[in-house]
Amino acid sequence: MNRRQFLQTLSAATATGLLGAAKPAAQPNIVFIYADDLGYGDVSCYGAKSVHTPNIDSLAAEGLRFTDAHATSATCTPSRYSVMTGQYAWRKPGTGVLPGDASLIIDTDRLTLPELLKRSGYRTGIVGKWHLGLGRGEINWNSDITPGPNELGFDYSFIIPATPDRVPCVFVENHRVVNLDAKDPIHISYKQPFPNEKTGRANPELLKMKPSHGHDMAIVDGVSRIGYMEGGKSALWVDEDIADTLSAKAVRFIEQSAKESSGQPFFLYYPAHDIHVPRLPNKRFQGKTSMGPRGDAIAELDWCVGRILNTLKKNGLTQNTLIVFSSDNGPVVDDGYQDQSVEKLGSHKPSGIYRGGKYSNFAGGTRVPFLVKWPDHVKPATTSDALVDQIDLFASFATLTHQSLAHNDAPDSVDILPALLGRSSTGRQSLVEEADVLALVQGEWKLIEGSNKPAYNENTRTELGNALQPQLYHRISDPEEHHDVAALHPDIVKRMIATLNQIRSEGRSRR
Ligand code: NG6
Ligand code: CA
Repeated sequence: MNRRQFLQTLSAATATGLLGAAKPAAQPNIVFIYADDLGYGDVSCYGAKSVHTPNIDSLAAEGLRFTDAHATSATCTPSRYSVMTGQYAWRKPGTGVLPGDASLIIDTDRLTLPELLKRSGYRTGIVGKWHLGLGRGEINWNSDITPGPNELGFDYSFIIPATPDRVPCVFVENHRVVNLDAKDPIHISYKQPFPNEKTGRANPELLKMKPSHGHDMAIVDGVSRIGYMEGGKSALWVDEDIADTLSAKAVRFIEQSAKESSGQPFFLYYPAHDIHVPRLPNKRFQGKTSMGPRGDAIAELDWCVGRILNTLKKNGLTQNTLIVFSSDNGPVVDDGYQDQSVEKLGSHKPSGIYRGGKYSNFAGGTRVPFLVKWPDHVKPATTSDALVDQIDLFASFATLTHQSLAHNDAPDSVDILPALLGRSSTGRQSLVEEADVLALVQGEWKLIEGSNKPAYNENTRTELGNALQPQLYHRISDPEEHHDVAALHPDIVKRMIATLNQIRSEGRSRR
């Protein structure tokens, strides 16, 4: 038996449980579960009472729960860009919330997180919401769609191209739209409807869920979306089945990695579509909470986490898998559909004690749940107040896999591995957050730049955190950000604005 055959036999034996618990390999498998629009207070291990999230809570019970963890942005695309590249998205123009027909916004010559792990021998996969653009120029959805995740380091990809509320409402697997009938090609427009296309605006009687703002264009599966679409009937997803489909693909990726990879570790990036709008959880979850579809979608997300955890367990991979769970931005209740989320919210506080939510420069926009589980390496049932940012997964995973980063790789990512594993209570010293403007968190202080952007979004009912003058909040005595103390500390304001401008002009922030 040669070495390869031996390893195959070993991994097959491990996969079928013959050896009992898998012997920890030098490098752990990594699973990053990235919820969509899930707020700091939306899961029970962060205080939610109206929804029960036993599987997500199990990550906290068996791992480390962070209280001061951040997405880099209060919306999806820039947060995801930062995770994938280790570069603050605001450094690159055009990285705001993307339409569904946008070109790929990550340069293919930039080192990405999956490429980093691939360099260290990982098998890499993405299953879930992408929202970083595809292709160059106009996308032909009826042939190979490239470049995309596969050109950025993912060996396997199964994605929702943009968001569940944006056309095209189809999955793309390794360059190709899934289940597409060549005789019924897909055409997409973000400008005008196709001739004879029914729209939410013109045909509200066809809708099973009506928009509250926007979302009045193409009708797919009784729900009107953003953008126009024709063709691709056989490829359209069924909203209520998205969680089942994505979690099944994740299960398959894990199982195949366990069976076929000859001991090679794997990295699974699982950007869930829950709990983004339109919230249409499977009927198994409908009515499971008192909060309507938004609460039920949290229950569905939790079930998906459980499905992934069970798959790891069944394949003897629990011990040697590092799991990170977080969310791409803070919560929003009414994000454009009449789904009863406002009416049924009750006493639930999606952002916990924090002010604002998705789209906001206040803490609710970017302060998110963040859990790390790695048995034997991270102490169970622990809590950390270290300042951590999702952008730091990049440099931290470089260290974890014994790699060093070149000067220009992941220029804003900081190695905080000791904090991520609970071995240090110190994370970052400071971080920059992006919403309408930039904010600098530095130790106990937070500064939000001044601007003439609106202070409130009437549609989403969000306090956006914008004001003409720079605002200063003391994060320890006033975590709720109710007392702007800029006028009392002009010296601190001046110093922090200078720091922010320096981070901007230097083009990088990792020392
Ligand atoms: C907004 C959408 C919102 C959501 C968001 C992106 C309207 C009126 N609102 O423009 O529903 O799709 O974009 O969300 O169209 S994110 O989580 O992907 O950033
Ligand atoms: Ca989001």
